[in-house]
Amino acid sequence: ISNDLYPNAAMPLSRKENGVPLYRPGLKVESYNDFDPLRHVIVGIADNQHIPEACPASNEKIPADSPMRGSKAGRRTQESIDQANECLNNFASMLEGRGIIVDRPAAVDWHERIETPDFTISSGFGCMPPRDCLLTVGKTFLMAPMSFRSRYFEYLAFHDLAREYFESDPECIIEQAPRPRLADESFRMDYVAAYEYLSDDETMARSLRKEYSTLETDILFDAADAMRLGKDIFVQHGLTTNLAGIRWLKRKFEPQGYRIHTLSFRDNHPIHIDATFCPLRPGLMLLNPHRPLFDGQHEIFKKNGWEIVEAAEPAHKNPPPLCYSSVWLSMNILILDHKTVCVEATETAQMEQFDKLGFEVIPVPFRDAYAFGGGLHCSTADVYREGTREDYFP
Ligand code: DAV
Repeated sequence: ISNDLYPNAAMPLSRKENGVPLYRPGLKVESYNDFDPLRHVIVGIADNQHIPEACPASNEKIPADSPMRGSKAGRRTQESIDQANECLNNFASMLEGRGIIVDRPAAVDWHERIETPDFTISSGFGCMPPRDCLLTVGKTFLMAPMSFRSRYFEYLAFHDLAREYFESDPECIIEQAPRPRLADESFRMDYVAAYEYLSDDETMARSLRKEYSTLETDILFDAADAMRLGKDIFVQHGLTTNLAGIRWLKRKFEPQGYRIHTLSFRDNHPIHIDATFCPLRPGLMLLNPHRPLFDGQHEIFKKNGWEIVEAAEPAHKNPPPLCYSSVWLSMNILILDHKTVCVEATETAQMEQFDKLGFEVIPVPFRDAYAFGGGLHCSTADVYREGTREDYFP
């Protein structure tokens, strides 16, 4: 793979040390939440990113009136890639300036057509939002199954890093969740066509019935549907995470003393919890005012003394061109510790709200990276945060 196409990628291990896995003394993998002091993080890259053909699950996410619908599959323009990388690289440098270790994904040839015995699709996606694929639960570094066909091989961008973490931290467990088939049988294929003409009311009605384009045939979850709060992990049931996926997380982590909860929101296209319901610090949650929780799901938070505040209105009426995500990336934040939060630099109302809540706010220009898969939380993945596994919901 040409280095020119991947100027920001981590070098493959084979090129670093003649195939011998790298060892970084002192490296630690451990994280239990999104707010304890961040010490080591992965920041995505926009290099060589592609817009894949729509697949059944990605189709459901893209609203019918979005320009993404008509967009041609293919490589994103070099100009847009460069602009996104400028955001990502500045964000990474700022974090490093604060003493946080930053790793970048490796190069993978997303241009190749993906063919498995079960499906074929024009290309991969990229590795700008590592949060979608990577879930650090304590000392376990877990790669998610993923629900979009184009993202089936995304774990490869983190393969060498995972190997290095495994060699460097004797307590780190590297794990790949069961690989799904993503065959036509895995999806409601009639939804693919239906989403071209369904109104928002109709998609909302389907969502409230919990009918998504993804069926229960595969074990499916994206890592970004899981919200970690110490001993408790709250998982959104939606189009990228099905009930079998939540059951798998339950069976995997409950024997280790975790509790897995399912959350549902009134949302037409429920995908990834991190622009919907975000922990800010112990005892404080930020909720998207347009995506209320299902009845009764506040209870566990209320009973345990957690306050839920509604997020400020986003600064923008529309997402940037060729963006999969909604304007609510305004609340897709990276928290560095209980008092410090990174917010997209144009989101003035959101920044003011955090200021009033007692945070030091770091404005980070990031809108040019949104189209590549999300905001400041999406574009990162935890490797190590200080702190221990707390019981916030005893
Ligand atoms: O609001 O479009 C974005 C989350 C991306 N990880 C939304 C969800």
